[in-house]
Amino acid sequence: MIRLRGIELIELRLPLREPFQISSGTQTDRRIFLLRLTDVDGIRVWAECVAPERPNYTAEAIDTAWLAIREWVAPRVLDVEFPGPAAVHAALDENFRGHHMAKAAVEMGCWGLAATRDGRGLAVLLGGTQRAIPTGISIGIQKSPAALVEKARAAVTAGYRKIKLKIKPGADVEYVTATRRALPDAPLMVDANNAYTESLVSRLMSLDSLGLTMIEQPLAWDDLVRHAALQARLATPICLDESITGMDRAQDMITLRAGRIINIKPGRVGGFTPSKAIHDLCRQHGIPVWCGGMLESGVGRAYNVALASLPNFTLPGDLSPSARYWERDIVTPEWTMNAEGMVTVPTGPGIGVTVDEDRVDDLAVRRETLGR
Ligand code: OSB
Ligand code: MG
Repeated sequence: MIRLRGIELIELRLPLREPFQISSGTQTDRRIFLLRLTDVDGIRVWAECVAPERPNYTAEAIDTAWLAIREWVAPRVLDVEFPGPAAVHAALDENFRGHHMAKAAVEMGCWGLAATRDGRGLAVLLGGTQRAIPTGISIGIQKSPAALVEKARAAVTAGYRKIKLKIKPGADVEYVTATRRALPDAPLMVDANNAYTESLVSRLMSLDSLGLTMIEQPLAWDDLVRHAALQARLATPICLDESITGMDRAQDMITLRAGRIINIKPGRVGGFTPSKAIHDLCRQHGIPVWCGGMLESGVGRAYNVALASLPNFTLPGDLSPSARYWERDIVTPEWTMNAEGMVTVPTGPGIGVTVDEDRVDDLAVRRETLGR
């Protein structure tokens, strides 16, 4: 049984250790959006809304998510009794379009709350089977091919099992070719975040012989048809990220052969229930999945690691250690990775990390309490 009494919204700013550039923009400070859910028995859990500052990934942004949670998400859950966390998604989905990251923050928080209350690990509650997850790094667009090679080399040395290079037209063929030459055996992939169109497809074709494990989201975020045409020409698997907004789009990808791998981000699809459904569908169809990242704090990371413990998360997730992003995370223990590039799935009750609440209070720039 889940019944929320209050939801506290808190925004804080954490400076990234280094700017993170993708094809659609650069981030230097991460505005972190935390939620603290309290149930009718006073049990509390932290959750995170992963919406970015600007709507350059999907249509959502931190300020739209804040508004959506206050105006439309919270009224559908506060003081409403649900048989369990699996029932929350349907209540947020009915006649309520979009705003997936806003919905996911609360929906996932309900799973976290159930785990906390029952004294179970979140991964176990979700049906996770893996005790440790191979970790990938996502390397932002660099100033030069040489700079990228240096970053990628350091990532290999650190033990990362998947090395994702962000690309855009002009920072692609030369950059990725140089990296492949320097690191002939490294598990390299690229992520374009929608930067390519028909007229630029020849640049993607030039990447096809570089032994990449996948090319992530080369074309528009809402376009499956053109991805299908491109996949028919590429030997390298296409992995879809932005395009997979829910179960139907995952089904469409499979039907159209628009991609062969899915990056599941629970925020993007509206929470854990749709994430599990997509995971199960992909498993039935032999489509591997992996867990993407949104430059989360250690709170969001806890939810992602738990999800990635499900059995069809067979490829390394973008689950880098806290120290890759932040001087200091807001959770203890901080997230780490061993020399083999594995992150351990916590086994303790709840989400598996403790939030440094004094630090959150110090860093908070905006707060609002919904409910009691
Ligand atoms: O496309 O996966 C993406 C970060 C912000 C927006 C989109 C993406 C990303 C990343 C970061 O690649 C992955 C991470 O959190 O380490
Ligand atoms: Mg991506």
